[in-house]
Amino acid sequence: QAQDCQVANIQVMQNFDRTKYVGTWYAVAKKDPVGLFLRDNIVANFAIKEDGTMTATAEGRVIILNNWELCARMFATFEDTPDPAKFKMKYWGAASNLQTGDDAHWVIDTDYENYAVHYSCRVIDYDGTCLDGYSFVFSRHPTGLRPEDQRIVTQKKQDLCMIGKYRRVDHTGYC
Ligand code: ODT
Repeated sequence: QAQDCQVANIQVMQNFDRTKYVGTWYAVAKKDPVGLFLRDNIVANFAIKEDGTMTATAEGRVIILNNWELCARMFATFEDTPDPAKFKMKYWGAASNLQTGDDAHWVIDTDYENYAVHYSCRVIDYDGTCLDGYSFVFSRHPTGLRPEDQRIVTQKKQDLCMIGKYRRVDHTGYC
């Protein structure tokens, strides 16, 4: 099936179950947006509040004010939409010099226990394709993806029209 790269046609995780998604995810690969923020050593932790709302914290190495390197501690709350795998993510930093924003947050695919592919398009082009977006590949394992999950993840990168645009996210223990 030919891909048209239309944001509106991107398939997301069917019957996404947030209760199975909670806990720690290590970023192993990332497609950066314009003006990238999180560089490496990125670890996210998802939780569910008593009222059912999904929340997350994340840590990662960032460089701000041209040359200042630090570990950013970030927070997010997720607003539900009619599609259980599509959220709106409101995020902010522990310190005021960190990024804040409101991004789409789509779960493209996950087996909950090993891998997850995330996608966010910030700017949709006049032709319906994504002009500025980012995507994370997450693993439950700090050592990276299991070989058997790599084929699935590569296919998803392709479906997102982002194949070849990802870089590896290193975990050096900086954060
Ligand atoms: O790094 C970039 O260039 C863009 C990403 C900026 C958003 C970072 C905000 C993180 C807030 C805490 C949320 C954790 C959940 C992370 C899951 C996926 C990545 C946004």
